[in-house]
Amino acid sequence: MNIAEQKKQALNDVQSAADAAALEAVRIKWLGRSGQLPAIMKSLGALAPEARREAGRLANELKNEVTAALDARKAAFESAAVRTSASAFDVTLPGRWRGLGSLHPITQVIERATAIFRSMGFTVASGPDIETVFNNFTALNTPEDHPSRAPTDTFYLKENTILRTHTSPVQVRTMLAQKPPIRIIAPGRCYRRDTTDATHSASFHQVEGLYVDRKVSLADLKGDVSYFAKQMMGPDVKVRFRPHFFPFTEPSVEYDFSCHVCGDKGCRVCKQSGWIEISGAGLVNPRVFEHVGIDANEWQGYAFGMGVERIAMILFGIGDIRNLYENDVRFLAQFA
Ligand code: 2U9
Repeated sequence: MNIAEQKKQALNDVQSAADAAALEAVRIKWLGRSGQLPAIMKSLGALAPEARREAGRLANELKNEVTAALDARKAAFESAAVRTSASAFDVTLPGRWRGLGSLHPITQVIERATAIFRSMGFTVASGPDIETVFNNFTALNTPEDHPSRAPTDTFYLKENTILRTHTSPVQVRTMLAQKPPIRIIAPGRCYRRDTTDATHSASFHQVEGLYVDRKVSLADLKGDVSYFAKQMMGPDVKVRFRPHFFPFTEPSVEYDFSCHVCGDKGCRVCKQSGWIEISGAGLVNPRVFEHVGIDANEWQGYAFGMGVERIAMILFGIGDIRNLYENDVRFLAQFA
């Protein structure tokens, strides 16, 4: 048999091998140390130079083509083995449903509140979590000796650098940067050195608002907060305002929404009172305007602040604030 015919035979053997073991036997038969190819090589020595060159070329061709055919067939056997073995991925099975993620309740409340205030003409402002003592306290008329400034209540990073304790510095920055009229809300994360319990977390969220114009009164504040309450809780909600004190507003109020669970009759959620304490507000203290260079004789404003976690807990019936921070998907999936 000449070399070309032997090559044909070898390639035929490769294609006929039924499995990996048979293929290995073909390799040994043709390329092994006592196989056909070494025998061909040995026989070349007996040939005349011209014939030897041609036979050498053919022998080389046999070696290369048979090696390539062996490799290809081996790879084919291996991938077939992966497809059929018991542990292998079965491409014919339907995919496994891993569930859709959902927005965190805190994000949902911020997004809803933001949409309502946008519809009322507010724009959204933001600022850094790391703030100056001036922006967080001094500009807001907080006395030098006020307990909220103490390192036991506020996280100090450096002497004049803190983690903001409310989002109010965003309003301060806005007023320093632009002239009234101003109508903004500032949603964001705040930090206080509170010990964690069912209603307190050292990191929490607020949505604060500020409206500054030539004629802004408590009536505007009451009307706007009441409109917000109806949009957020439903059309039947009532709002009541109680006198209060904040250094940054004068006069100041706290406000309550009628209980959305019992409709003000008294239940577990409102502790039998029919009212749920939401948050505070007031008319911007003229001293705050002074600190940011706005003429208090020309401009007036109202401001309000609310705790996002508190609203989320009320709206979704969540009893412990820590649930909002544990990121347990079994808990979070309930609010999808
Ligand atoms: C500027 C001037 C006034 C923001 C205000 C409140 C009332 C308030 C609390 C709500 C629950 C804080 O998260 S909470 O504990 N906030 O009651 N916040 S008025 O007043 C401002 C803000 C900025 C320049």
